[in-house]
Formats: sequence, C-alpha cells, structure tokens
Amino acid sequence: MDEKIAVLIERLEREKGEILILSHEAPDGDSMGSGLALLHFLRKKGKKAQFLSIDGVPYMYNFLPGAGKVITSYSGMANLAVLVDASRVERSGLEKPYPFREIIRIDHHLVGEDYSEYDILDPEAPSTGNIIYDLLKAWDRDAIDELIATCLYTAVLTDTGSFRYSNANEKAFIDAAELVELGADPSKVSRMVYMRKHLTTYRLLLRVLSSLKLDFDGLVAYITVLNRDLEETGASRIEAESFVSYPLSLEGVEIGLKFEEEDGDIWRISFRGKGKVDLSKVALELGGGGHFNASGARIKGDMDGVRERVLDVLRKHMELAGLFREKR
Ligand SMILES: [Mn+2]
Repeated sequence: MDEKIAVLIERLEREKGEILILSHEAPDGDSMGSGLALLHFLRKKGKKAQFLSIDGVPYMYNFLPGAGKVITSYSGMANLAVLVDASRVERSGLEKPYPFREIIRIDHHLVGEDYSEYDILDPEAPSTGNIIYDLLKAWDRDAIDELIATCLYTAVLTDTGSFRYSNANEKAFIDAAELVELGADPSKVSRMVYMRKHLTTYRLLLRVLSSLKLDFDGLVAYITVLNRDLEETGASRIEAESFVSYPLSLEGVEIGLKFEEEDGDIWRISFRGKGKVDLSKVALELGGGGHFNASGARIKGDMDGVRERVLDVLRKHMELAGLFREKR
C-alpha cells in the first residue's frame, strides 16, 4: 500500500493541468469529506483542482470547510479525474463523453472497475477518508490543517455509523484520534451532522415506520419509502437516507432493507446486515454493489414484483449462509 501511495503522489505532483475530483450521486459524508479534504490539499499544493458533486452538498454536510466550493456541473476538460468512494465512474452521474482525459479511482468498496495503475482500492479501509488521510500524510503531513482534518474526521465518523459498524476497526479509531489531534472537533461535527434534523424528516419517518414489515421468521425487516410519502410530508429524498437503520436495529433482525421508490418505476434498495450474510453479493446479483454489511441496488419494476425478486435473491443467500431454511 505504501508503494502504491508513493506512486500516486508522484503522479499527482506531476500533474500541471486541472484535476477534477468526482463524488458519487446522492453523496454521503465519506464522499463529501474525502473529496473536500483532497480539494483543500491539492489547492494548497498549488494544483488546479475542482470538486464535482452532481447532487450538490446535502444540508447535513454544508458546514464542512469548502462546501461552498463544490460545483454541480463542469463544462471543461480536465487532464485527470479522481473518483472518490465510488465503484465506477457512472456512479458520479456523469455521462459520456466524459470531461477528463484520465481517471484514477480511490475507494474502499469490494467490487468495481479498475481504471489505472494509480488506483488505490482498499476494502479493509473503514472509509475512503482513511485512504485519503494515508495519502495526504505520506505526501505532506504538515499541510493537513484543521479544515482538512475536519473533512476527514467526518468521513470516518459517518461511514462507520459513528464507530458502530463492523468497519469501525482499530484503524478507524487511530486515524480519528490523529485527526482530532490535528484539529477536528468531534462534538461539533456530530452536532452539525446529526443534530440539525428537519421536522419534515420526522413527519416522513412516522409514515415510513408504519410500512415496517417482518419476513423470514423475523430475520428480515423492511420499510418502504414512496414518492407519495415525500410529496405529502414535504421531505426531500436525502432525509430518508438513514432510515434503514430502524428495521436493522430490531432485536432478532439480521438484515434490514429499505425499498425506495424513484421516478420512472425505479426502486432503490438498501441492504444492511449484522455480519451473517454477504450483502455485497446479494446486491451484485441484483445489479448493484457495496460492502458485506451495507449494499444497495436499483431495480426497475412495480413494487410487488421488485419486492418479490429482492426477497428471493436474499432468501438464496440466507440459505447459503445457513441462516434460513424454508419450512416444507
Ligand atoms: Mn464510503
């Protein structure tokens, strides 16, 4: 890994043209924090850098230093793009022809596309923010200021579910401690990320929780978010982002799901687990991807058909994991 980082630093140092950092669509704290940290650092190093997030900055991350510098469209042609926290470039929301000549991927997802010899892909990393931190530390530790530390700390905090998920490993805590030492303020960050909820979020939650259903003898719980729920509560899509933690947090439930209606008969499904079933494989079989305990997919169809298909694939993987046998 150290050698890969050295090679990547050498490549970035050599770049004289514009570097376009790419977030994924529906950005989370990891893609925002990682992208902004890299943006600050590259500009400090005298690089021409931009950070593109097609969906902008979700309001819970608008406190991040540099949030106002994020662009939502790009009409130029960058020499180099750096895709952060995404398995493939399509996840950035960009369409062909792409506005860059070369692309590098920095990510911690299990599956995805390889783009170049400079890619850094580490599924062991708690968040993409931890990989970016290693990169910046190896490049110039003294250039990591309070602003950069705050962005990276937010990436680690949010992607580990506030240090609760299985990726909250030793590295997550060590890096977090170092980032605090470098100026990140944990209580301020959690106040900004988690304690500025909108009333519409709770109105939406009330409705969505009433859709809660259990299946597979209580091992699986799922909720459904309809377009109608968003319209009638005035909530925006991002406000339902973390709702999947409600079905998952029930006692006895091993897998929590969220079915979310999108426009054009598309359903976005989020899978969250407690370590027994490889949900990256479940999502992969449905055309999506992710991690062992957290993954997602998008499927076209009507609600009942999509639900049946998803639960069928899930059943197969639960049986493979020895978690569930259909009673005969
Ligand atoms: Mn991530």
